[in-house]
Amino acid sequence: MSRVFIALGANLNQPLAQIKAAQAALTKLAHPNQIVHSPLYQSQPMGPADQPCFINGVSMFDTELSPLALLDALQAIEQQQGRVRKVERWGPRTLDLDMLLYGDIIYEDERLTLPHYDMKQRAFVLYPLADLAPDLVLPCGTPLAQLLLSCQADDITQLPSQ
Ligand code: A4P
Ligand code: MG
Repeated sequence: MSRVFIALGANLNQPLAQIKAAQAALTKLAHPNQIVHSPLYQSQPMGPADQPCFINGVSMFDTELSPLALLDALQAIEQQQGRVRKVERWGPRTLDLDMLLYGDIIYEDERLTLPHYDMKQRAFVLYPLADLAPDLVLPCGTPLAQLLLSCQADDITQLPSQ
């Protein structure tokens, strides 16, 4: 059994409903009663600015799935919720599920990079992650609290609890 953290992001087709549906779908991957969802945040788009704001959050759970089986499951949920992969990098999407951390595993192949390649820079990832696990230390040894100190949070707003 491994502890995993998944980043959720959506900015098309009722993003809040997309995130809620994704949280429900993730529950089915988790060890029973072992999932916790962070508060949700509205965030300004990173990348092309001519797209709607995002809703972002993080979910934490324990799973028996291997890393690649979990990636398959995450991509299946994205597909079920109408994700269309476009050529434009960082463009709008109904749902993006990124595996931030899988236990302490450091891993890289053509399908999966762990930890997520850009999680250390993103306020819309670090803040909800800290809501769930403020004392977290990344596999590289860096405390999450240290990353938060150097991360600008002026483009995210926590939403009232749903
Ligand atoms: N992949 C490799 N490692 C992982 C991992 N740890 N988790 C591979 C998930 N997937 C991983 O992903 C491309 C490929 O990455 C997959 O086939 C998988 O095998 P994708 O979801 O198809 O493409 P993407 O998400 O468009 O690409 P990219 O570069 O990963 O985008 P990001 O980094 O996810 O950024 N602004 C705000 N405010 N909030 C957001 O959530 N998200 C993005 C997307 C841009 N701007 C944003 C937000
Ligand atoms: Mg992605």
